[in-house]
Amino acid sequence: MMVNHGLNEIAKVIAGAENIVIAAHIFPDADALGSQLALGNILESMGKNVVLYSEAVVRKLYDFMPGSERLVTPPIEWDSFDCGIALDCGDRLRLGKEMDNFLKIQPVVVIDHHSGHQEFGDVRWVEAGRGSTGEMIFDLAQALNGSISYDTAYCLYAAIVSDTGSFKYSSTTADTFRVAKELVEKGVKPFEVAAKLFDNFTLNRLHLLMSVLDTMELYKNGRISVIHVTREMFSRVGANQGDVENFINYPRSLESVNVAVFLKETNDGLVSVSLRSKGSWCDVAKVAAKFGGGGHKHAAGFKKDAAISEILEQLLSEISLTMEK
Ligand SMILES: [Mn+2]
Repeated sequence: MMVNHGLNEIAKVIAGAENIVIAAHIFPDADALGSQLALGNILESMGKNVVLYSEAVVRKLYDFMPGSERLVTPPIEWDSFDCGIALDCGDRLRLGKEMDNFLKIQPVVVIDHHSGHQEFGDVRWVEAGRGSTGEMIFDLAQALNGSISYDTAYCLYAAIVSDTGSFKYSSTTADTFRVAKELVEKGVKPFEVAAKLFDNFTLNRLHLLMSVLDTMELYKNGRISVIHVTREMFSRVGANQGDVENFINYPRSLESVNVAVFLKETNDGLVSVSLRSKGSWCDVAKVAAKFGGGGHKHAAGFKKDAAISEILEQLLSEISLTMEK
C-alpha cells in the first residue's frame, strides 16, 4: 500500500526548507520542464534558494520556455540542500545518473501524476487522476501562498497543454480547465504557446516525419498501429533524436486504432519504445512494465537491447494478452 502524504503535508515540508534542489525526469518533456521551471520561480518568490537540476541541457525543442537556460548540469554539490523535490517521476530510476546522490538529500519530496507510480522519497503527493504535474504545481503554489508570475504561468500552461494532448486526453478534467483559466488570466496567450509547442518543425524534421510515416503497419484489424525509425533514417535526412517528439500522435490519430507503438533506434544502440492507447481497451503501462518500463494507462514506454523486429513480435503478443484480460 502506497503512503501518499498529500498536498498539505508536502507544502509544510517545502515551506520549512531553505536550500532546495528541484529535479524532473530525464529527457524532460514539456510537463517535466515546465513544472520544474515554474516551481523554481514560485519557491524563489518565497525567498528560498533554488537550484534546478538536470542531467543534460534543455533540448532545442523546449528552449523557448522562459528560464530554461537556468538548468544546472553536474557536477552538483549535493550536500548543500535541505530539501530535494522530484517532479513528474513515476519511479526513482527516472531521476537518471545522479539518482543515488539526489535520494540522499533529507527530505526528498515527490510530486507526480503517473498511474503506475513506484513509491520513493520521504514525503509524497501523487495523484494519478491529474492530467499533468503542471496542474498540481499550480495548486501547490496556492497552498504555499507563492506568487505566480507571467513566466511561471507560461511554463505551467505549456506543461498542461502538452501533457493533456491539448486538453484531449481522458485525464483532462474540470480541474485542468480551472487551472488553465487562471493561467490565461495571468496573461498567457494559448495561441503563442501552441505555436511554440506544435508549429515548430524544421524542414529536416518534416522530412523525417515523412519517412517515419512510410513505415506504418497495422495489426489486429487496424486496432494496433506501429511506426519505427532507424539510425540510418535520422542520418539520411539530417535530423536528430529529439526531432521525433510527438510523432506517435500520427499513428494514434487513426480512427480504428486503440494502441499506437513507436520504436526508435537510439544513439546508445538500444531501441526505445513508446506506447499510446485510446479508450480502455489496453492499459499500456501494464504492457511496458512487462519489459521493465512504466508510465500511464494511456502513455508508457521502455527501452530494450534487441532488434526492432524482435521487440515488435514480443510486444504484439503482450498487447494481445493485456487486452484480453
Ligand atoms: Mn507529466
